[in-house]
Amino acid sequence: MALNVTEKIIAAHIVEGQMTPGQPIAIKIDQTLTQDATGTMAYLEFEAIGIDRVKTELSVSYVDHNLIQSDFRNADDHRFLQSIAARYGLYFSKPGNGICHQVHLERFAVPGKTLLGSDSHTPTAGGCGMLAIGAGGLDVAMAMAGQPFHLNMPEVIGVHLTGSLSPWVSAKDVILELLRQLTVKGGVGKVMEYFGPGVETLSVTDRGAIANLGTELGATSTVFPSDHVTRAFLKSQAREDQWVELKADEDASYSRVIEIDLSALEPMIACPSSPDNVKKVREVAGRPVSQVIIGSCANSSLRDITVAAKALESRQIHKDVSFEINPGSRQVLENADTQGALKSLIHAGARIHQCGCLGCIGMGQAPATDTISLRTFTRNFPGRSGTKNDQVYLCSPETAVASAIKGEITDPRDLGEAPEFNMPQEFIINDNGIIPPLEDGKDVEIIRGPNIKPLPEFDPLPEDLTGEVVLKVGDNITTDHIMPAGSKILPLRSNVPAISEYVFSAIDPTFPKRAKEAGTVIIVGGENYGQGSSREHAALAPRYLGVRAKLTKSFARIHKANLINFGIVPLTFENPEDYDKVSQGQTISIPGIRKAILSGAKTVTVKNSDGDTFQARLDLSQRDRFILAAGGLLNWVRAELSKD
Ligand code: MIC
Ligand code: SF4
Repeated sequence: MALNVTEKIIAAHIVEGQMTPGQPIAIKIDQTLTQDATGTMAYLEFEAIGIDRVKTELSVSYVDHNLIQSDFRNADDHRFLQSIAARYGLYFSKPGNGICHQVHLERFAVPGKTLLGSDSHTPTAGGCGMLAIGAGGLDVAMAMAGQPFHLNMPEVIGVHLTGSLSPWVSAKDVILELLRQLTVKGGVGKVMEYFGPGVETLSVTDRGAIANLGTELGATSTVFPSDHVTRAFLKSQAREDQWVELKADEDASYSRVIEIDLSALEPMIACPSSPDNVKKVREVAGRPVSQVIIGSCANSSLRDITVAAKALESRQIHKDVSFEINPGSRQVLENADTQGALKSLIHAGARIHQCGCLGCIGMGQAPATDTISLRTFTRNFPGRSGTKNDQVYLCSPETAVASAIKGEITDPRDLGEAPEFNMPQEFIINDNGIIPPLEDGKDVEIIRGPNIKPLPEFDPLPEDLTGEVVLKVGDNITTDHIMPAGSKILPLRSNVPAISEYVFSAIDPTFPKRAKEAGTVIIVGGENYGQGSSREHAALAPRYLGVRAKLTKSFARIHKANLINFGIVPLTFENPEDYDKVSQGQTISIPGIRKAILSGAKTVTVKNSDGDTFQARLDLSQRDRFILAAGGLLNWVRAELSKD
């Protein structure tokens, strides 16, 4: 049978199930990555599983999110993560060494392998021909313990690229165009696979930028073939021996094919406050900007920074603009320095920051009140920047630098001749920010600061569920709404009781108090509930506050998996119009929920305190059902292990 690249990688890793779209499968995971904001919890969970050493081919623990050390907490987490890596056989990428996805692409991505990461942008490594998937920390902990990863066999959408990008147009514009067409829920349950003659015109880091924002489509992953460009990239990273060719068979098929003529694209921009609110830059040009940042795991490669530097060689930053550079990795920074790019940036007035996520997750760089901030980042969800009522736009490095020069949103084509960038044949490689695993870490002491609290214990699912609808929300609720990040809340990621006080704080700060008073809590939501980040804290902290079920029109993939992992039942309205039958403050009951789940029922009857009844769907695999009944994945795994 003719296979596409995604199917080839899955076929080589499948350990359970059939490759029929929508059906549950399990795949072997070769590599894992974590970052510090999700990693502390993932390693507490890994410890709770009780394995002596990671069982993957390679696992890396990165520190890139919580870099502001305004007290002991983040610094303690960094030390904890370093000691865990030494103890359990992981690579450790130190604070300042770079953003996990950029560093992974440079130093560890291998075509044809699988990667599971506790960060939603893990698919960036798909730019190098991997099948890379974002997941909750507990799923990554299970993968480190040698367990396969469970998911539904995705549909594979083919994106057929022809032509080549025009001057001043770049990879970000390709994916912004797709976001315009498909929206933030267009990719749910799907892998986006790129093919066609346009692919070889894109470098591996350009492909990485496109794969990265596939996450904003809601896609499970994005996959590029591995070709001569991939080989040249691996060679430039002194890893040519890890290259394998990977391409779709001649008559491979896709569930749908989207045609993109790269030559026809023009600069695009996502307007506030959703990555799919995309327009042509021309349509919004002229709006004054006060902050412009090049960075994040989407656009912080050597190319992205050099293009900006070259555009600035004979120009200055506008006096009213703060122009900031967050390099993706120390490798990017060192190479940019050697090539003279850094000098041009500094001379033109750029603020150069350390390598990491920084303002992308609200770790500093919050914009001023009522001003426009233009960023090459991944997400512009409301308030994520740290400023209330923010106006964040997402764009390419070209649009960013042109706007920083003019002081207003500017189509970069107005700058005249475009800068050229050629990928270096050899990067300066310096891995001294990466500590390799020890042969034997058994004697390593794990260093825990006082902010690292043990994992809470959770009860099994009761026979009947009755709870209060403490919150009812609309469509496209993000995990940034459910469990906000930012410099104040992120240091609490290893302290569930403390972080739970901020659940839904951006929507309704009274939620935690009201939830605790209600005892058993049900949340009602609209379409694509839980889009965005992979943070399992958006399930774990609500569960800690008593949330036992969420009833929505539909769920985003990773959030749904996290809910199951922490014993929160994900229910969807059989008839979406029944959403109107539920209101905040009502009591809802689902008699016999446990039995229904364990017996494989596809629906349950829901009753509200006004006397209405309606049906809710249980779209769950058999394994999901056991996990929910046990009250969560850890409870279930412990029970399974004690049977042996
Ligand atoms: C994000 O971009 O929202 C994050 C911060 O990287 C998250 C992970 C987290 O919340 O720690 C993600 O994308 O998964
Ligand atoms: Fe970091 Fe932003 Fe990328 Fe998340 S999206 S990993 S916060 S750079």
